[in-house]
Amino acid sequence: MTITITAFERSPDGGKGLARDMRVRWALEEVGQPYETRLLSFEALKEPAHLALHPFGQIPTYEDGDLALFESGAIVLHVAERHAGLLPDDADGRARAIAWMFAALDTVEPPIFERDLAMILERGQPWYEHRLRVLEDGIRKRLDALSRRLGEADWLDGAFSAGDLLMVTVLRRLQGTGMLEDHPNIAAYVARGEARPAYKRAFDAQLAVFTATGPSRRPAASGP
Ligand code: GTB
Repeated sequence: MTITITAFERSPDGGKGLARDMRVRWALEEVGQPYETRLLSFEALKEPAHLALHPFGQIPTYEDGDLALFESGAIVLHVAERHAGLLPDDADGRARAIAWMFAALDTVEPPIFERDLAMILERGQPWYEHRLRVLEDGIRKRLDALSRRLGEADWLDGAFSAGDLLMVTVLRRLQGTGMLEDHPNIAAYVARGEARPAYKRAFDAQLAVFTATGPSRRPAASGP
């Protein structure tokens, strides 16, 4: 059975691999599972056929035979549990890697996502500068802690895991802001993730879609 995922037909990220299909592509590449991609317009996301797969009408989704999943974290966890290469064999190591997956999505990503959203939706409002400062302080707090924990290690807890995969995809959203560069060990950690052959294959696959279809004509009010 061929795995099928969904992705934007025209990603608003300009081919930077910032949409959440990137983490699913990367996970599938890490474990050597071939997949097909169904590309969707913003309109198609909200049509009944896609809403049957994804209650919130978003990408990515994952289909494998009778199994249909949504939520990038759940999909990456499923891929990591079904195939070797993204979770340690020992139970305690697996539990810790899964904790890092949650940390990426539940503790590190929210302030980064909120900042991106504020930059789209609140720019020009009287409170904008203050709100941006508050959100960036929150992000810096997370990066300080992450940097201390990572230290000089290559990965967050032993060998590369699904926890690192999600963390790197989350941190990439900060490239170009200067915040990553304040922590050379985190910048190097992200670069290490991006240097993995599986990452490069995933990145090239999403870039090929962008190159073929061009930029989004997404309505201005859509989230990041
Ligand atoms: N929690 C869900 C998950 O992790 O799977 C969130 C999924 C999600 O936010 N999907 C977005 C989506 O489908 C695309 S990835 N949005 C359309 C909609 O809600 O109608 C978020 C995203 C979009 C664009 C950029 N960008 O341009 O840089 C980055 C990230």
